[in-house]
Amino acid sequence: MSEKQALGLEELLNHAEVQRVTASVNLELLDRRKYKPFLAEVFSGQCTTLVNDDRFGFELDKEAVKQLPDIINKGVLTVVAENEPDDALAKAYRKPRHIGIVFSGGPAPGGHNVISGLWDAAKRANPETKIYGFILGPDGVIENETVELTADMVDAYRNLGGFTMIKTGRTKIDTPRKMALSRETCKKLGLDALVIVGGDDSNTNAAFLAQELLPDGVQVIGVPKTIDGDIQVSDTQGHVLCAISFGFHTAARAFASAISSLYTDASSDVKYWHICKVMGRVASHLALEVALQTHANMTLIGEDLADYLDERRLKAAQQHNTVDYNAYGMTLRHLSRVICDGIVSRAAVGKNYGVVVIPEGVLEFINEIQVFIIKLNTIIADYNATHDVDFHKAFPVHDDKLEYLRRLAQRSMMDKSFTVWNTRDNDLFNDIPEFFREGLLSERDAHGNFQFSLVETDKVLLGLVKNYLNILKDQGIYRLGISRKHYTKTLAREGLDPDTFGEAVFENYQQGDFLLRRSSIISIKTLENALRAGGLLDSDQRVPPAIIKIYNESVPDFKTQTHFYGYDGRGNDPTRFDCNYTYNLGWTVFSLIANGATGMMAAIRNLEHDFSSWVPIGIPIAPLMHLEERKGRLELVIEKSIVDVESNAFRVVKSLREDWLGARPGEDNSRRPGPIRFMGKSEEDRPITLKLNSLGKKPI
Ligand code: FBP
Repeated sequence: MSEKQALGLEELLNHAEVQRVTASVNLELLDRRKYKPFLAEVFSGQCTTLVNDDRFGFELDKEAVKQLPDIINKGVLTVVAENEPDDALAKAYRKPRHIGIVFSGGPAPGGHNVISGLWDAAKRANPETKIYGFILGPDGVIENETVELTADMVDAYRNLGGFTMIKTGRTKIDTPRKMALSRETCKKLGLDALVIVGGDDSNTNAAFLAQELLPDGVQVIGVPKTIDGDIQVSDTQGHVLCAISFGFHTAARAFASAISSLYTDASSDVKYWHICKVMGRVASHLALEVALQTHANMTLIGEDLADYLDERRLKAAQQHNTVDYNAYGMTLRHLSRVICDGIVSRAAVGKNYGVVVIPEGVLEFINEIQVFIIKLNTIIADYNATHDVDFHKAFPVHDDKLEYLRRLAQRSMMDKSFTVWNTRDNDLFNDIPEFFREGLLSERDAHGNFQFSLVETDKVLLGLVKNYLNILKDQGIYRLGISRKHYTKTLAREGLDPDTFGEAVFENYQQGDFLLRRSSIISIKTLENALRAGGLLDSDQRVPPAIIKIYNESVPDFKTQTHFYGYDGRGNDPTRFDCNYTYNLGWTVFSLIANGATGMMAAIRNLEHDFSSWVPIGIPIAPLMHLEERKGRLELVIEKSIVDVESNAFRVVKSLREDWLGARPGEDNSRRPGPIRFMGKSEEDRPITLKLNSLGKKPI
């Protein structure tokens, strides 16, 4: 019998060590809560004022001038310290206020620090100020669901990820009724200011609310949030005002850390290709940053594909004096071939493994899919505009939706003016896999955006890649390179002379460390034929087992694992960069409010430089608006920023692509970003894309 007695369950659960290791409050959490973010110098004074910075200017959209007349003619405001405020300023700055804050859209690491920064600034100015958190996003504003924040609540979430404290939601305040209800909420709470922490659509919403609530004296301030990194603001002369939204750095680092670990596994076990889809909606900013962080073997950048020109097709068309429209832009099939080329070239040097990064919005840049997305958006929007029941409620089952599309195609045959969905569209659409069709027909979000995260892009591409690789395998093009050393050893073990068989079996026997089986050898039978033709086998002789072994080893098996990186990185605790960034955004928000600003987005200039050069500013939102097609109508929105293929970051990735593909003997040039380190030294303290893109630009 064992000398140790088993502990009774109650005794076990009450054991001090059990209680310590299972407590939900651990040392990491306590360290995070204790961390004091860096605070920009301007906030160390008694109070702040705002200075109109006329070095920055915008071209105004006529429609924005019409719809947002009272907030359009504003410039960039820089927050400056005021150590000797006059009485009027001190009084206005320190008056007790009621401020409401709401999170809108997907979570992004750092949101809680916007709250803690706002809280610290507001309470320092006047401890009587009340801050209300709206519960579950904009619905909380519409329905007046709030919680008054307390010091304990704020302290519990300092430097922590998620939007857990007050939650979030995706409702848009876009109808006169929702606007009226929101206005009523502001009145009931006696709000002086409403802070909207959200993406491009939510900041657009903030501008409309600012205009609407102006007569009530309610100021509205936006905060640029989204892991997608697609809120980047420059003025007309290209001066960068907001280099990146908060949350981007953390999400990219979290994805990169996981993807780099996958590569470590793949390069150890050498049997899997990992296909990693990463979030980011339409823009490929996250994928680009992940590429820089990890040196993944292949990274697709949607914006790059849109610019693609098929030189071969172009030449052929020129020779025939015709135009081949398929030569412009990438097709799904062509893209799958580009991926296959990478796989085949790595296999040639014995590497039948690797990592591919695919941005979730890549399909937006593929010709034929983009056409479907636009057409279906229009059909759904038209349906909703003319029927009482929403399209998805009217056709809850996939087959019903297809039937509706079929009817539209029939209508196009009778009514030539109806061109949005013809029989060819219908046939092509029915040709694509069902899960993909379902994705394309899935519900749009409240802002009319196509929900890329619901489409299994990776699966679509992978299906095509697998099919094409099988063809290449049959053609003897997809084959594994055999190390010369291994070949020699294997044959010598059976007493065979490697040189006798080398020429007949391999196409590059005279050169290279990796031997490539002749493409005409695609089976034991064709191998046998080749040896006989070379006079290496008599009619009664069989292929030597050592050669068969080498043949079998040269036949690749394409094994894959698919991964989706999105929600995990979105929920990560923020990097030190995001902690500092958001805390300062919170203080900036308060400075804007305390100095009477409205219709502004809080931002920090010089984010790419050291913390000590950060400059808190307010960017007027209305001048950022332009007209865009949404839900089938032209609407005023803030333009999403996509990857600029002329940027430093993209050009660096493009020129290092070959190197990172690693289609050469020897180890790959992979990079280990490591896990997110909050404390201690870290070489990389802000997004690499940000650093690269700032090169050659003088800080202003
Ligand atoms: P926001 O634009 O609201 O910040 O959301 C970002 C995002 O994470 C996208 O990357 C992704 O496509 C989408 O949200 C997923 O939406 P949902 O949370 O509704 O699944």
